[in-house]
Amino acid sequence: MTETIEKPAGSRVAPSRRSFLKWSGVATGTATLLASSTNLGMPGHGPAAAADGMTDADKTVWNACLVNCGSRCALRFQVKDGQIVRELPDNSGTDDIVGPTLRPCVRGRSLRRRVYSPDRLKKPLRRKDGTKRGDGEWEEISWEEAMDTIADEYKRIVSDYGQESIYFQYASGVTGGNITRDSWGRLLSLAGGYVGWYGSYSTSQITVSMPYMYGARFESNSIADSKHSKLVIYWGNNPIETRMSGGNNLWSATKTRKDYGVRTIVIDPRYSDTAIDVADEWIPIRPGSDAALVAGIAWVLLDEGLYDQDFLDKYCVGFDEDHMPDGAPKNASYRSYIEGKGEDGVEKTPDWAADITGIPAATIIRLAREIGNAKPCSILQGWGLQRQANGEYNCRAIMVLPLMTGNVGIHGGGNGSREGTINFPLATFGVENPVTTMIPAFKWTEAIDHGSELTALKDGVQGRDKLESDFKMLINVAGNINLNQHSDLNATRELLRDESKCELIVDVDNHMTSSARYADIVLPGTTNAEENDFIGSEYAGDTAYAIMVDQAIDPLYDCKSHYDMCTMLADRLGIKDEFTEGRTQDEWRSHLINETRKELPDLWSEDELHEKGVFRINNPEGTFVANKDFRDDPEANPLETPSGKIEIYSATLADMAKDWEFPDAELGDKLIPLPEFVETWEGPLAAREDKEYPLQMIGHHFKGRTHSSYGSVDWTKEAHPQKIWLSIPDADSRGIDNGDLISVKSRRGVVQGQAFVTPRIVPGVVSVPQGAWYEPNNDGIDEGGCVNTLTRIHASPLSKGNPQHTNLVEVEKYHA
Ligand SMILES: Nc1nc2c(c(=O)[nH]1)N[C@H]1C(S)=C(S)[C@@H](COP(=O)(O)OP(=O)(O)OC[C@H]3O[C@@H](n4cnc5c(=O)[nH]c(N)nc54)[C@H](O)[C@@H]3O)O[C@H]1N2
Ligand SMILES: Nc1nc2c(c(=O)[nH]1)N[C@H]1C(S)=C(S)[C@@H](COP(=O)(O)OP(=O)(O)OC[C@H]3O[C@@H](n4cnc5c(=O)[nH]c(N)nc54)[C@H](O)[C@@H]3O)O[C@H]1N2
Ligand SMILES: [Mo]
Repeated sequence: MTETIEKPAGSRVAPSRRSFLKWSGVATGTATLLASSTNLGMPGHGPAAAADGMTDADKTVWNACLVNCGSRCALRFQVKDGQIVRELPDNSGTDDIVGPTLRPCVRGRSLRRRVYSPDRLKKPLRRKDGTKRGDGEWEEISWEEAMDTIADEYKRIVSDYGQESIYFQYASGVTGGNITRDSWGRLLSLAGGYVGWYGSYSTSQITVSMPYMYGARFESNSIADSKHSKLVIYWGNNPIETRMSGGNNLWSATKTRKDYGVRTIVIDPRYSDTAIDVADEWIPIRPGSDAALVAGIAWVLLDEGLYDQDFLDKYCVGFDEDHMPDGAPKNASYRSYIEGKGEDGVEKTPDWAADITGIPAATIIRLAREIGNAKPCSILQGWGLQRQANGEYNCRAIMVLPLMTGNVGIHGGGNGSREGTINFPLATFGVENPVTTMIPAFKWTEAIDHGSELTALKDGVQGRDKLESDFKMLINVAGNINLNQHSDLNATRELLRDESKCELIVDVDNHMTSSARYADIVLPGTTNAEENDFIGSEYAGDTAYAIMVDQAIDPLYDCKSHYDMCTMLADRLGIKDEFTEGRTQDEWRSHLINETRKELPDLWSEDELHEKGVFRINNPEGTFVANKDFRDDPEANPLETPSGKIEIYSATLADMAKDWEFPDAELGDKLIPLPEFVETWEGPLAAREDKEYPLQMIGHHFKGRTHSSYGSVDWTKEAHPQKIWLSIPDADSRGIDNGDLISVKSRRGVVQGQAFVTPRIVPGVVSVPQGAWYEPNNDGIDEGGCVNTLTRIHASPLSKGNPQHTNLVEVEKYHA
């Protein structure tokens, strides 16, 4: 069981940073899991066409929702006269914690509104001659013309600027797909390669920093394993809203709480849906201050003797002065930091932590006693708190508490990172990218603007000391990063408008998104309702599964599948045979099913898959315990860290700090070996000083959309309108009532939207749910309310990741 982390689409090879920092392979360990065939073929599998739904449909086929919420729900489309007339949920699986039914949420259930949305792209489009990007003037062209243009321009750009001027953008719109996800990556790799990315928009800070603590292979207990706990803490973790499938973490979290009655605490600036559904207590916290809370808790654990010295001595380095790596300076241990013997000379008392976090000292003391006394205790951290300018420290700090309390490697415990999952051993058709140069995913705008100045030590370039070229061609497939999900959209828009910088932008989508509006060529893709695929689960807890994706309707308009458009392009680049290997998309699906069966002999036949849709594998061990081997025998099973132990103090980071360059060190950009609280630009302390922008702003992931996907669907908009969360005191002092039209302003821009005035958010903090569609008006005010109009392009220090929850803003009643 691995902690599942996004890997680049179309690439089989996981990126690595230093040799010891390789990601854990996505499917490690599954082979042994699969040896247990007794778990296969769950009871309750129903055919697609069951008694529910319309009785006079022409056919009912299995399909799925493929967008990037991490859940992966099965759908059944009912088709009549060539149209999807009804969507039904999964009707297989159980109501147990094991093998659950993959019930889709409000988004999946409205997928057909997205398929038939009026803003569907219908024909290939080319930006009209003489207009600028973003002017919105298009001419419809044939697929032949579109592909000729792309092929010619691709060849010209490679010849003028080299292979490393091609960038294949981070994109997650079909992350749940297989053939549909990997087609473009396969094509571009076979054509000569592209600069890739590491450290996704989702998990950059934790993915890059965890190996310094746990080594290259890291894993974590499954969520359902917390049924063995005495206390569960969802720390900045909101599975009820971010893993909404009935088959995923929402289900495990709810079942664990309701069937086993485990006491549950949520630590979040917002009283989230998870707090509503499963928590006994909500502890509101200021964004970006989690490492300070941890330090305050650690102080109490030390003061009251509530820590496990034996565990720390046996399994960890860096906790106290007696267990430091060779060459570490004096008083550099975590204990010294807590006791005020470190460089800052400040004791991290509950009062100190209260001042930074906004949590009363008495609550911190009580929380520490609860954590120290609950045996075992499970801390499950989300990713919102690492999407911060000091995110690397916050996420690592939280993982110190399970070490101090000896909770690693046991049932009901865990290492304090995000919950783990088992993976389905799905065969894929990606190939290795021959170009090994990579940038941190968040750095692409800088790479367009001044790529050849980006270096390894300053910008996190991997595979080279510096980039060879500025990015001149940007390929964006099923993603809206270009101009919605990246930061500082007003600045990004200006960069994209400048055709002398990036010379060709190709965008493939279903909708005319703001990213598509700023492209040169827009290609209309089919949705998964219009093509065949065979896909696997992602964050599935202790039940992994595959879903048969069966084409329900013919491609709408002049849309094509990614596979078919790539085949056309491959032909023009002289690599058609390599790309297709002589197979159509449907033949590839059969091939991939057969390949998967080699690993998993019990996998159903294609006929059975068509009929029964969802194939499940249950964890034969029940629930998963991470780091168990290491706990049982740390000498025989050392971690892949330099010491073989869990490194609270990282000597590697201390060394890197000597070489890495931080032009903006005064903003809090630095590398330090301990997970300390680090104040940064626009952090919780800066908010107090800032007269102009005194409120901290985050942008939580929200029910109505998956990022920007489903953002134009009428049903989801009606059920979950975009609203800006604002506390009652902050609203009162500004004369704002619930429902008022307000504007939110940062140093980067202004958005407008409707106020949700609520006790559910900590005073001093605003949340603009991320993913709304960017719609700047003529005055530059974003009427769509996209949070990234407000966010800043300034990467976090270690992973060079997106600090999109670190922002200072001011709010006022909107005046037109
Ligand atoms: N401020 C802020 N910004 C954030 C975040 C945040 O927390 N705060 N979160 C970040 C995170 S975690 C992520 S993962 C990124 C996500 O950013 P993106 O990966 O850009 O995700 P989406 O916005 O969902 O864009 C997916 C696109 O795929 C398209 N699409 C969907 N299905 C299909 C299909 O079948 N075929 C084709 N061709 N296209 C399809 C959709 O129309 C949509 O335009 O955003 C990041 N941005
Ligand atoms: N419905 C829905 N589900 C989704 C997505 C979606 O867009 N919509 N996106 C999917 C994707 S790609 C990803 S990566 C995941 C994202 O999953 P996460 O990154 O975990 O989601 P967020 O909403 O950014 O943050 C989780 C919680 O952390 C809180 N938070 C923010 N900053 C801080 C902080 O500094 N400290 C603490 N303690 N808490 C903080 C937020 O209020 C929120 O409730 O969700 C996935 N699921
Ligand atoms: Mo994400």
